[in-house]
Amino acid sequence: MSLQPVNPRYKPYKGAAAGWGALISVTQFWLDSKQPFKNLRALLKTNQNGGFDCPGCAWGDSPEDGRIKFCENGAKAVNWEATKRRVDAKFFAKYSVSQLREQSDYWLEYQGRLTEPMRYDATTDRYVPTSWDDAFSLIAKHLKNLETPNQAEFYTSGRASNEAAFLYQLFVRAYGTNNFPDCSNMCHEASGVALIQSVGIGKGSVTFADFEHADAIFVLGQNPGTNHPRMLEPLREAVKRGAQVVAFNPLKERGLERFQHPQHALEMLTNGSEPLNTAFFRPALGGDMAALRGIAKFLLQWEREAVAKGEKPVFDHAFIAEHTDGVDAYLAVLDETSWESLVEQSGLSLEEIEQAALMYRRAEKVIMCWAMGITQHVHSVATIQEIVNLQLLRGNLGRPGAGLCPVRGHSNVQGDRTMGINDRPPVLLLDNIEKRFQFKVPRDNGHNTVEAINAMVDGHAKVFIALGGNFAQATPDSPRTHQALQNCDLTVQISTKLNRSHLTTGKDALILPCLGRTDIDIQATGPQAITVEDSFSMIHASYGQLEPLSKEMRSEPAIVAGIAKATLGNHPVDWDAMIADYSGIRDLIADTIPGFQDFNTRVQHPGGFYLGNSAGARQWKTNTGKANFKSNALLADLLPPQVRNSGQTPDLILQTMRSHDQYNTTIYGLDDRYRGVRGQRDVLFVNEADLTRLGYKHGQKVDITSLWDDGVERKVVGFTLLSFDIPAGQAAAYYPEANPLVPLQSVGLGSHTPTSKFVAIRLHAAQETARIL
Ligand SMILES: Nc1nc2c(c(=O)[nH]1)N[C@H]1C(S)=C(S)[C@@H](COP(=O)(O)OP(=O)(O)OC[C@H]3O[C@@H](n4cnc5c(=O)[nH]c(N)nc54)[C@H](O)[C@@H]3O)O[C@H]1N2
Ligand SMILES: Nc1nc2c(c(=O)[nH]1)N[C@H]1C(S)=C(S)[C@@H](COP(=O)(O)OP(=O)(O)OC[C@H]3O[C@@H](n4cnc5c(=O)[nH]c(N)nc54)[C@H](O)[C@@H]3O)O[C@H]1N2
Ligand SMILES: [Mo]
Repeated sequence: MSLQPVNPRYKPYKGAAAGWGALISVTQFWLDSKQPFKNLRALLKTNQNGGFDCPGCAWGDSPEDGRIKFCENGAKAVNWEATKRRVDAKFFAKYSVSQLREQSDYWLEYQGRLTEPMRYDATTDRYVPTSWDDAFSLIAKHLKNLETPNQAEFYTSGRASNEAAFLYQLFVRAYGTNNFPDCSNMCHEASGVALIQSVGIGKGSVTFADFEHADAIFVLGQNPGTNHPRMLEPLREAVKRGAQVVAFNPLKERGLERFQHPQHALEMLTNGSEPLNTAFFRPALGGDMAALRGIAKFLLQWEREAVAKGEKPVFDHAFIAEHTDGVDAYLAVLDETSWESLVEQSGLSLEEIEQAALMYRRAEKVIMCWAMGITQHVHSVATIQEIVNLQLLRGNLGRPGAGLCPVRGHSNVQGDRTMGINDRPPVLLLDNIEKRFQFKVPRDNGHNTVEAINAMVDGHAKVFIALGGNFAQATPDSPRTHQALQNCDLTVQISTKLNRSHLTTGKDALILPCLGRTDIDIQATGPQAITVEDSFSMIHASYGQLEPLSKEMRSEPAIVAGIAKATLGNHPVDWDAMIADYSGIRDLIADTIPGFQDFNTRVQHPGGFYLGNSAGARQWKTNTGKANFKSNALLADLLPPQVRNSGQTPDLILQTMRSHDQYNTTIYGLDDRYRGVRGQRDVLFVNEADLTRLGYKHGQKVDITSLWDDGVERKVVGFTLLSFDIPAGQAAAYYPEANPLVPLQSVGLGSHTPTSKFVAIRLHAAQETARIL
């Protein structure tokens, strides 16, 4: 694989998802890692008992099943981490930070693993080597100099282990703040907020086994073929036994249409594949809430008809009576809402909504899955609560084969929240910490991601520390976010690979290189395991398998402990002792986090243990003690008032999404196989009719601006228009290239999540030639 783009090409993909195309792609990545045989051994250890947890997505596997479980994109994640290339002192001597900033995100990460601690020297504009002790002292000095601990921001990305996350939150709270912006704020925050209000717990209620019993699986706003490939297997098994798979997605994502499984040799040989979806609905961006309400309205109509005819009711009356609150108000809202408004806002026809409702009704047991197409809108909380409302009408919650499944992103993002990475921490967590560690915990809410950026923009926040991730590129409104980081007195990145966040430095800046999931982690008492939690609340251990590239790299828990000790001394724990043996950290977790009693014993069980889910057990930890029907109003207009007040009308509504060759801001390659794109990423997918309407041609280059009423010009340049099978009025582009277009203040109600799936844009004939990546 070369670093230069191969001739940019666009040709619709004809093959099925997974299958031969996937294997060819994986092989290329293997060879490119420069240590193919070592990585093959690593891959065979992925998600096996005694192996490591895949650093890719948070999909779980059946704990009993011993088969090899990896997928094309998990393989890419492993190879990407397990490279032999290094970004060391020699590398940083060669390039100034300004020079590095000229490189693409793809180039930066491709250079290899960060192998030694580095400190930014503003006079030479270069990173120079530093010692761990000096790095920790510098951080401690800055932190101790702040007027209040609330002037520091402590970011977390969802790959951090439970052990690292627990120590981090303990340190930060002992230091004195709840400023925990995290990747979840940009991801499934709305799911957590919505589910806690509706059913009393902010996680999915289903387990892996439920997929084997469902009669219908709805997949809303999710592209599993690329982002959760191991989910294709249970979907495929479901279709095989006659269950329905119903997709809601404006794009006909290949993985949801049909696919092959690479581990089924026969199918690969015949190149055959079976149809996967039984129906595919293509709503307007943000149209899902109206579509779901339409389904519920049909159910209500059929319920009344059934009652009139004395037939079996459509609703689960026993469940509603015993377990829910607020049904009457909700049914009244269904009656008040006109069919016309539902059709208009959903972007679906009445016939389509009726068909979806028929499929929903036909199934005795329904699982609802969703991801970013649902969570990154202004009304995401209300949309997710509408998913719950629908499930409650037919008792599709807390019984085998039915329930709620927000499909998480990062491999341990759910676990990090469980461990207390939370800017709005639950009182119980704070009480437990206070009791166990005997210090006064901060009780005020801290900053989430958008609030942290605002605090850095206005100069209030002065220190930014990141436990993983790529804050500069993952966040919206890139130029303003970059400026926010540069305003800081100190920025610290605990990372495996070089990215743009290392190049948007504060006055002082540190790069602290850490071990990844695949690396062997040896401490005073020997090799250490860490633990993670998947989307199904299964907790399991993960053991690194590969020799680290350098002795100078440290584990995430060791780095957190080093910062903590330099800042707080041996308070509230003996940090060195925690690092000598991570089971000591797990004992602290057992003492403070509900559900983790006997953690060290239970985690030894092959496949791990189930943390439990109160909603899945029909216990409702809500304000009413019941599962709540939430009668949220539909948005009066999907177009936000701030866009209307901008004085311009949008040409299109844009969603920003992932290609097949990326992991969030990590770009593995420049292809998006299933969407037929090769060798380029600065593209805009548009409907042919819109090209004609707006006076552009397929292949033409455009500049794109977005609309908001704050007078800021938001612009990206030199994007190539691709005529694509996308609903009229919509456009799609890749994240993070399109992030400069997402206004910082455009966030979800109650979730504060940037609305990355709904950006009002205008096109302009390109002024400059395209930036070649
Ligand atoms: N290989 C790989 N795996 C990953 C990741 C990765 O980048 N690469 N990222 C990980 C992370 S952190 C996450 S959160 C997940 C993300 O997983 P996804 O949520 O699948 O990620 P996106 O690419 O953002 O895709 C969103 C999907 O929603 C659709 N969509 C957009 N807007 C709407 C809408 O309004 N309504 C509906 N119904 N659909 C809509 C889009 O067409 C697209 O198919 O994947 C995780 N796994
Ligand atoms: N426009 C738009 N923006 C989005 C999204 C979108 O759909 N559209 N999606 C949002 C979502 S869902 C998410 S989750 C966020 C992701 O936001 P982040 O989690 O902040 O971003 P990543 O790209 O996953 O971070 C990649 C970096 O993490 C570091 N890294 C990798 N592995 C490890 C490890 O094991 N330990 C440590 N310490 N560091 C490691 C590497 O240095 C790598 O460069 O982005 C959000 N931003
Ligand atoms: Mo995510």
